[in-house]
This record gives sequence, structure tokens and C-alpha cells, in this order.
Amino acid sequence: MTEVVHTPRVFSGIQPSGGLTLGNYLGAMKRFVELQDAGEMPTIFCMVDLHAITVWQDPVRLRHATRELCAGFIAAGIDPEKSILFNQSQVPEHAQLAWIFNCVARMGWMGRMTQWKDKAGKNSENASLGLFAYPALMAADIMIYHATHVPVGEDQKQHLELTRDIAIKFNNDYDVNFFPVVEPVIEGAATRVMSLRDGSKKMSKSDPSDMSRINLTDDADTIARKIRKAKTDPAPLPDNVEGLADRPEARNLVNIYAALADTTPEAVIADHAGQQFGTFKPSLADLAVAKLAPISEEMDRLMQDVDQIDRILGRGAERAREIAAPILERTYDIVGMVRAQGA
Ligand code: AQP
Repeated sequence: MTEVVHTPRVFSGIQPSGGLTLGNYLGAMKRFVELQDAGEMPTIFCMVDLHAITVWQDPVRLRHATRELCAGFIAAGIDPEKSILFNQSQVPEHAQLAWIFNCVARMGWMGRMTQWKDKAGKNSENASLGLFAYPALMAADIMIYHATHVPVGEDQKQHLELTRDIAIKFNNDYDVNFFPVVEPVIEGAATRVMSLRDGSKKMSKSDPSDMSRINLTDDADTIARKIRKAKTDPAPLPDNVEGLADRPEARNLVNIYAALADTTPEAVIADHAGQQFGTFKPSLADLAVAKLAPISEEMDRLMQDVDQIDRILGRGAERAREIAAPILERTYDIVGMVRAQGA
């Protein structure tokens, strides 16, 4: 059996399928920055443009969204010197390993993915093959770096379990201990930020209603208006978190407050118990503007120089390939591909 010692390494990605939302920021990006700054493990972050095209993307908007996402990463605190930052399509090893994983994963596994069911909906005959295979590409994104820790929001938990299943099946099929079994890192007060219009749906970049989300590029007035108009119930805030159990919209706003203030929902409730939303919402809006305005201003500044962004992505892709290429080569050896002489 081929034994490999897996050194801890962090990988995660975000789709350039629209502008960044508060959900992406609190559920993913804020954790990315904390893991990078902790300095305990190397960190690799990716704009997963190949994932984005599993549903239709206008080419001009996709290119813009990829650069803007890169600006968002940097503005939120990702340092391209400390972390490896790149877009997925520039590192072909992702798609190459994904093909191998397409041959390892089973149709039944993929068909059970709730994201596939939600996104394909009743019209699955018309959905792209790429959307169905999305989780195998995600497994490849992680495994091509032998990443061991993957910070994500709650919605990606099922895909990470599938990543573990694919790694385990590959290792069993080929009698190797080559791919690591990943640990999901789902932490913080806002691992599932919900829509501002419907507390049962997650906040999403592709929701047709812009009022359902806060975009990282929204200005202060827009953020305040969206929070003011967020759906809530008529009762005041309770005096303990258990009182939020059947109040999804109220719970969502409290969780957002806690995550933005780097505190716990319990502490937010202790400070705001008994308040009407007419009082709580303006406090939340002020906090959101204070935390998000510097990020959005920095994104604007970075987007003035897209050549610089492209240089950062190019350098990131080079560094990513230094790790990915030998892992793909070894995978091909394990699978039994002939390496041409002199290649
Ligand atoms: N609402 C959310 N709450 C907490 N975390 C979230 N994430 C996304 N939405 C929330 C986390 O952000 C990371 C990147 O997600 P993604 O863009 O790759 O895909 P997604 O989860 O499908 O996000 P969207 O906004 O809903 O995109 P679209 O609309 O294109 O499908 C992931 O770690 C995710 O958990």
C-alpha cells in the first residue's frame, strides 16, 4: 500500500457567479482570513470559475465577477503573499483530477446531493452535465492539493462528505493511502446566513431578488434600506436565544449581528433583549456599514487596476501548479496511465 503522510493544508473556493454576499463573507471569507492569519497551516483560496459555468454565465460578467471576487478576497484580508490566490481554470490539474473522480463517484451519490436537486429542480433533464458532476470537481479542487481542512458554510457540508467518500473509495479501489480524508471547518455564528426576505432560504448571490441579500459592493444607504425592509415578525427580541427557536427571520438578524460584532448570539440577546425591530435594525445597519464599507472601498480601489489583479492571479496559479502537478502525476501512476518517455 502506498502510504503518504498528509501535512495539514487549508483549501477553499468561492464561485464568481455574481457579486459577493454577506453570506459568503460571514460563512466563508472571514474564516479564511482567520485561518491565514493564524499561520498554522498553508492556505490556498480559489475563484472557482469552472464551477460557475455549470449554470449559464455571460462571459463579460464572468470575467468581471472573477476579478471582483479576487479584489474581495484581498479587501477582506487575504494576503496573496501569505496565501495562494488564483482562479481555477488557470490550473488545469483541477479538471484533470475531476475526470478521474467522475469515474470513481457513483451516479447514486451525485443524485442525492441537495444542491443538485435544488438547482436542477423539476427541470433536471435540461440541467447541464457539469451541474450534476459539480461535487466531483469540488472533490478534485480539494484533493489536488491534498488539503486536509476546508472552511465552508453549512450548505457545503454534504459536498464535503461526498469528497470524503470519493477519497476513501479511490484509496480502497487502488489499495493506497493517497488522498486524505478532509475535515470540514464549519464554525462561527453565521455558518448559514439566511435570505432577508425569507428566513427558510439561504442568502445567495443568484437569488433573483436583490433585496434578499447584502452585497459586499452595496453602499451604506442600500445596506440600511435592505436591513430596514428585512422580513421580521412583530414580537420584540426575547431575553434568551431559545426564544428565537421558531422565529427564523429574527434569529437570522441576531446571528448576523453576532458574526459581524465577533461575539455570540447569547451576548447579542443579552444586550438587546426586549427591543423592537424598529430599534434593533438601525443598530444592525450601523454595524454592517462600519464593517463592510472599508471592504467595499478597498474593492473599488483594487478594481481600478485589473492588470495588477491579473498578475496576482497569474502568480497564484503558478504557485498552485507547483503543488498540484506532482499530485496529478502520482494519481495517474496509481491509476495506470502510461507516462510517455521524456514527458
Ligand atoms: N448564505 C450563506 N451563509 C453562509 N455561508 C454561505 N456561503 C454561501 N452562501 C452562504 C459559503 O460561501 C462559500 C462560497 O460559496 P459559493 O459561491 O461557492 O457557492 P454557494 O454556496 O452556492 O453560494 P451562493 O451565494 O448561493 O452562490 P450561487 O447563488 O451561485 O449558488 C461556501 O463556503 C459557502 O458555504
